[in-house]
Amino acid sequence: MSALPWYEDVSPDRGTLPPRAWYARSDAPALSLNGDWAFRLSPTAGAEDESFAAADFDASGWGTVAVPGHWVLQGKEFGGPAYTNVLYPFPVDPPRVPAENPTGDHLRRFDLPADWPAEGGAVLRLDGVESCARVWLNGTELGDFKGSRLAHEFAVGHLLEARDNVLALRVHQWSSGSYLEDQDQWWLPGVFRDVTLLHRPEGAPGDFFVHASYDHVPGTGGLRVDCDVPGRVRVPELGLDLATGESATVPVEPWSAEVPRLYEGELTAGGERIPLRIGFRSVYVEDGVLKANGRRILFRGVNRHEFHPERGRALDLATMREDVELMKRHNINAVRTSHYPPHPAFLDLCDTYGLWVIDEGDLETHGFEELAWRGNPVDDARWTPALLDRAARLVERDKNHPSVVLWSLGNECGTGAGLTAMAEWIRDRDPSRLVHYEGDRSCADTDVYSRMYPSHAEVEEIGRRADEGPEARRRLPFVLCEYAHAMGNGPGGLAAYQRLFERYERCQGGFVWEWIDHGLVHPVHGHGYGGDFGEELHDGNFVCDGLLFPDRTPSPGLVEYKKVIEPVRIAPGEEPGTVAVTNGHDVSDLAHLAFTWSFLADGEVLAEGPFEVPALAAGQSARVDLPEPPASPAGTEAVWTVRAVLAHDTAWAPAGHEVAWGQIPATTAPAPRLRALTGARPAPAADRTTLGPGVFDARTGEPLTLGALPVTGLRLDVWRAPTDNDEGAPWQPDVRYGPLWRELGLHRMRHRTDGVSTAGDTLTVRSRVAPAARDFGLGVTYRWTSDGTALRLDVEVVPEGGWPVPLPRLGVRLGLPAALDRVVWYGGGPGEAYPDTRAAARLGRWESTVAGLQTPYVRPQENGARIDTRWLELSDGSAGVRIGGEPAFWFTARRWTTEQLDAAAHRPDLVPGDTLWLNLDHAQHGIGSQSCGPGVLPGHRLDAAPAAFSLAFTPLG
Ligand code: IPT
Repeated sequence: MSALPWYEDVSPDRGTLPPRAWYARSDAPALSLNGDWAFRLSPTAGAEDESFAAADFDASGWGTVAVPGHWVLQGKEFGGPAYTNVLYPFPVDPPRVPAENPTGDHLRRFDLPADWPAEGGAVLRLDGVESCARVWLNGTELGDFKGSRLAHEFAVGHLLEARDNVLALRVHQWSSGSYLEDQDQWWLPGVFRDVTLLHRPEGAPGDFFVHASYDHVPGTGGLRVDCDVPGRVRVPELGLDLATGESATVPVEPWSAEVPRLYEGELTAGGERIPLRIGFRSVYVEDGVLKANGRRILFRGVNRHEFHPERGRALDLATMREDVELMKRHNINAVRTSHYPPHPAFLDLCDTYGLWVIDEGDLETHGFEELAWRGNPVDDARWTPALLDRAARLVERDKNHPSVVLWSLGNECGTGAGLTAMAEWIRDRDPSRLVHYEGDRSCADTDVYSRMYPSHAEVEEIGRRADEGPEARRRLPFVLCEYAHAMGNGPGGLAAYQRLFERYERCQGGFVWEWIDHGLVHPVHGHGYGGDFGEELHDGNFVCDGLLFPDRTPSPGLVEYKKVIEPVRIAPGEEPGTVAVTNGHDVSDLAHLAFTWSFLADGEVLAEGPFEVPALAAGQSARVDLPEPPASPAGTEAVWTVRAVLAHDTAWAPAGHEVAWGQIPATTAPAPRLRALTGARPAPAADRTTLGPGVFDARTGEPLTLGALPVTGLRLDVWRAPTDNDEGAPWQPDVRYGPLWRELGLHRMRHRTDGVSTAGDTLTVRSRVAPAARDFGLGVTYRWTSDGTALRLDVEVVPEGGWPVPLPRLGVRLGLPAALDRVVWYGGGPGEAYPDTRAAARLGRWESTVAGLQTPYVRPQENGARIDTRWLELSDGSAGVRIGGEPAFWFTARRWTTEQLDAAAHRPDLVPGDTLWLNLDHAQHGIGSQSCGPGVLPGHRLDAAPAAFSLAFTPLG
């Protein structure tokens, strides 16, 4: 391969310094070279013209890009982003890349600060360049490198001038390294992380390794700092003053994600003082269980890609901090850095705030799976040096972070000897941590059995250590490195997974896929996804599958996850008037939490107060008595809400932040919510029938007005705009209902009126609802009654023929004037909920505008259902309607139809009309996770079956 240009050969780098530990600062001066750089884009790499790197080159005719940044996000003239999941967007001919290889030449002139020391050396550090760079300083070539999300350094002291230095980078979008970087994300070339010039004082460390262990039996920490030059290590708080290489054992408090105890220290060597942040902890497998500091830990994790809707993977510190704080506020305790080492400052934040980290190598060769893994670089010895370089650059950079507990070789690379070589190198260099890799079911190279997207049933089998497969694997702890695909509405089924993690000690939790939607700001579409930037090959909105929307607003999925993984369980006690409180923390007792109770009658808080809960140790439970219930009006539904909130401010949330909650019913037998409405009689006249406050079309039996409100299109409805999880992924082995519903015509049901009759006080409408071309359908009877002021509707549904699919939903829909914008309800809230995403819905009285009920999924789809509704009021401030239901119902309210929602591809496609479309559902089909995982669990399927439900409409105002 020697005839290939440098960017196509497999060598990882030339001229770089050996990788070393990253630290935020020392007392040695540093000069950030971030900022505006002169930039020129060429469509091919072919240009052999390197004259731009000469010290006196005149770049005045060039454009400008911001560094850190991706040029494709900085103006149309610089091309655009492209999204593919698995497929390489170029012919697979490793290690060669296409001639169309966008090439960005970058130039930066700089002076040294006046106080830059004359003595000592200097290092140029590039924290991340996609996909490769060749580097010159003052006309002298320093070398080149590949490995986009890895740090690279060059010694430059001998080349620096006091003034007018010129740094030149040639960056190619495609290189041999691109074959190793086939992660499911946008392809975003550019200098996307910091560029820094670091002074290196004489005798300063080349590298150092902080070994900080913890022995939970005596409660001591062991400390030894290895350094390539002699120096001293001081930890004043522990009274330690050691030579580098010298060991000490002292009593310490260990570091954990729950109690991220760091000891401030300092390494001094030569002329440099480097601050140390030391966390003592152990991580190991014992009896098939993953433990830290002597205790089993449970990952309540997320997969985090680096993403910003305008800046791509160029993240500033504030955004990284926002991610960490949002994670902590949502009870998340672990991050897998899918699928590459993050910006190094992110790990400092994980150390400080407390998050367990699986730190993953910058490696994925997924596109070879399409080729039956022919030519897979991880199974081709020519690539092994490049793989070892990636392993070393991962471990060396990040080895001093206590938060990092597992090293992950990479993602989706199939199997091969190259991976084994990486694992061996890592174990040799850092025996203190565990090795992770998901793609090899033999687990030959790993310390944990890791899987993505297995079904609940399989997780259970693995939990029982009853899984088929190699005997040695059954002795390993089990983690789900990816599960619960958070694409669009969902993920469903989280609570059922969590029950398995809590039941089986081998199941040590998982990492939801994924943290944030990668929707890029788009001039027309709001947030764009694959295909919106003119790509010829793309994977659509599969890139929007996060718990956060692109602007970092939490989605209902994140709110659900927070509730499902809450570290304290508050549940009804076995005896009435008691609460069972369980401390599910791995380490902490409950002393950091304050508990409160409130007593609700029909959703209204009647009384509240502090609730005394003993400071239970991790893993303990207690029964706690509730106070005497306050007197509540007869016939009301009463519940207790018990909340656990932070007792004191923390780094990530203020005192009072809610961590966990539970509701305990206080009424034993709730009264029926809907009374029979009798008294008024239907009065047929010409083409209209009047019944109480309702006027009906005498021929069709459809209501036309309700009091003063016009009503349109009231009828049975089974259709919902399929969610991404309804649609499912093409490779899913199980039937995918979204496509099947459409194939069977559930989106265009026909309604035939079979009879309208009045008898006694009832107006009865019989109809049959069925799709064209099919012989199955639903027989529907609507029965209307009234007491003169309100209307009651009893609906009876009887399936006919053989229904081959579950129903998307079952209820009625109707149109009302759009002016009814104020929504108040008593039921589950405040956010959306579906049968298998309902953990976070709590009973209460809630209010919203119609716009506020919508969940802005990047690709519009069914959303916004509110669950367990006892009653609902819609008004324009003066007039409106109150709707009660028996049993409790679900509702959605939108200024567009389901058909319009279904047709929309982006949020701006949804334009509010002058009708408020209201769905009042008896039931909804579950959500599941089939966009990349198992579908809806049997208990959450909405099979066609006889059903009856009732609604009452009272005009208001
Ligand atoms: C899995 C990938 O590891 C991840 O990067 C992402 O693509 C995710 O799926 C889906 O969004 S791979 C999948 C084919 C199981």
